[in-house]
Amino acid sequence: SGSSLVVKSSYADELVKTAKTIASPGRGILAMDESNATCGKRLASIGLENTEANRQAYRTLLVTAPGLGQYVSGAILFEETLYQSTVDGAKIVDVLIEQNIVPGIKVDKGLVPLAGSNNESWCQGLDGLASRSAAYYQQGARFAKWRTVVSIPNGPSALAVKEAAWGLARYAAISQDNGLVPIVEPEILLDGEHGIDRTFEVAQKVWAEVFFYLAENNVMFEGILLKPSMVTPGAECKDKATPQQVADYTLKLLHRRIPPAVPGIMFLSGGQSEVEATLNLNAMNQSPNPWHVSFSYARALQNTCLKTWGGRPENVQAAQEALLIRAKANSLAQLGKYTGEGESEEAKKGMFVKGYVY
Ligand code: 5MM
Repeated sequence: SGSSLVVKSSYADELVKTAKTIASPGRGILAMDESNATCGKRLASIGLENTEANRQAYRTLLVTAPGLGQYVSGAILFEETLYQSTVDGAKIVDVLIEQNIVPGIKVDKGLVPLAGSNNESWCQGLDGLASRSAAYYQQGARFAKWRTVVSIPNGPSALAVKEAAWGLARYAAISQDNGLVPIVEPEILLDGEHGIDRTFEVAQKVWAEVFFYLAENNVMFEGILLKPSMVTPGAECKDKATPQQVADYTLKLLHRRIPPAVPGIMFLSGGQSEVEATLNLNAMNQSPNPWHVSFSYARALQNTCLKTWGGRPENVQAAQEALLIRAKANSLAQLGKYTGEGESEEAKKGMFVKGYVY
């Protein structure tokens, strides 16, 4: 009749189930999808060479941390890791499933300059995405992630915001069509001297456009997850915000822009210290929310773990314990029960790098 257009992925039920599993109480996502270039920077920080063997050793350490699945429901992998084995020869995907952790895959191809903009960037990866996604599903991935960025000091221009939103929406539709729950991640970078109100204004604009295009592309909201930046002042702003302020602004943004049909909001840490990211998440979970509000941290879960490891086999166990401490702290924060007591100095160090290009 043409009266109602219902586009239903043949994976609809599975997508809803996957998204709900990832957004389950007291759990969040471990982002360990560093591309080779980014992983190289992490390894360099502990004096290691960026070889496949070193990346494998580090990723083995992460996925084999005993009991990780109690706090972590999903792990985002880089393509190399989806096809990789642990140092003991077990498939990493199987180890995750064994741990009750859903394997996910970074499907974007990274950022490049956006011609015609104010030195802004856009995210590549749509060409061939359907066939890649189908192959990733075959390999065991059940969710995907695409990270694009928006810069406040460089605009953001209307062009850059529209491109970011459109790219995310196309990617989300293609992911759902191939059985992968898309994580929608428009990262609003921390760079800049602006105050929290300016971040709030930009975030409202970005999320309005993202949802406009998600709807236009017939994306099923019950089968997506979001990965927003928290609303904070720019990293070089002289006014700092308390966790309460960050929570108030961020929840106001979510209430205004995110339909309750979306099951989970999994925040990125964006250069906040490990403790800061946990405190902010905890503040957001002090009263019930319409969505599961949780974490999808890379640096804020891995930093102390990586430093503790230092590339030494004898430190693997201590490094895994460090990872579990962070995972547990964020699990408590998801439940609104984190106190912040007994945190190490390392965990309080900020990780923001000005003008950092991934
Ligand atoms: C782990 O890093 C992810 C991939 O980055 P590259 O393309 O640079 O290699 C990144 O998308 C990450 O998942 C998010 O930025 C969240 O990480 P943080 O550290 O901000 O929590």
